[in-house]
Amino acid sequence: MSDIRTLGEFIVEKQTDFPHASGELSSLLGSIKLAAKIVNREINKAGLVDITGSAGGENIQGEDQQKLDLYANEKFKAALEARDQVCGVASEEEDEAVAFNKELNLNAKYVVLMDPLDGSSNIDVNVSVGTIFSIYQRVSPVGTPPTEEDFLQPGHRQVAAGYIIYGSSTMLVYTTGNGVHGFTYDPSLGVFCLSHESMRIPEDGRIYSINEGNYIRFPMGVKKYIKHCQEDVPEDNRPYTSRYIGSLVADFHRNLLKGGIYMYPSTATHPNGKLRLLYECNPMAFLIEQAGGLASDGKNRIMDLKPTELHQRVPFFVGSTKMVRNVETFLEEFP
Ligand code: AHM
Ligand code: MG
Repeated sequence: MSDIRTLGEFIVEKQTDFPHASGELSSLLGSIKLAAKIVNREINKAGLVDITGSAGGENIQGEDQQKLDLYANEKFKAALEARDQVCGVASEEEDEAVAFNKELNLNAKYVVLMDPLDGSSNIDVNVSVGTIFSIYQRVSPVGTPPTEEDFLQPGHRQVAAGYIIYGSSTMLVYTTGNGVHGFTYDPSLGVFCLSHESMRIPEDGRIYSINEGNYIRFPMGVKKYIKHCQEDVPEDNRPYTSRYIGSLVADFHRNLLKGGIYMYPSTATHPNGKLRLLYECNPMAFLIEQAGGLASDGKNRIMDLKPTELHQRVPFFVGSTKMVRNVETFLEEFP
């Protein structure tokens, strides 16, 4: 029992590692932790919806049942607003950034960008989904509503980022720029317990994750890289293993632990790929770099890209350093 370190304890312990330590970021991470528990509870009963009342109807408390991604959006927003450390959020579920107008929020120094429930199409089939978050200090003056500039900062300015994976167990993984730490939720205690301290991704791996159904539409460099992964070269550990869940958080989490690469390239029909720079790619890029890996758009470091729009998409290659460098080389040679 005495060996258990909870997320709450760990955050307080590590608070002094953080350059602008003041307790505010700890409190902010505390709100994320709370919303994660609430969302986790709902996701765990998702299969019961047809038994207890279908979406669109009313549940037992007489509340309207919402789609889980909207539910998660509301819960994370409410938790972030309640603790007064955040002046606004941007979310995959909101067209525009949302400003919190209470005086205490106006005086807050952080903005949060999030995908409250990524991969939500997987819920119906009981496959893992996730929440992704990214935290910045605002650049606009405190005491005023947040501006577009606060949300369109390059990824290298993130002060914290992380995800929650609602999987066979639920985990919260985060970084504040001092390594990546993972916590597994114990539902009987209602706490996240430190289970993976200072996570590192292997420098090289043998798992590649990509939606190969789009093969015909990929750039030539990606096609060639996929063929490279499939070649029979035992001395180089090839062929690699293909693993694709179609849930970014779950694919990323596996590759982080085992070594590998996740790719969502540009396609002939979607020249910027599918994933969103601000609340999907940047937070994952911060985490992977902190774990010793890389994140690239095929050419440039993800966290150096200058965002121009809230919901901007970008090709995404993330994972073990050697694998990301290798796909970049293929893309350079076969553009
Ligand atoms: P979403 O934000 O609409 O859920 O889309 C993001 C998801 C990622 O989790 C996943 O990696 C990707 O979309 C899968 O896309 P595809 O079905 O095109 O392979
Ligand atoms: Mg998403």
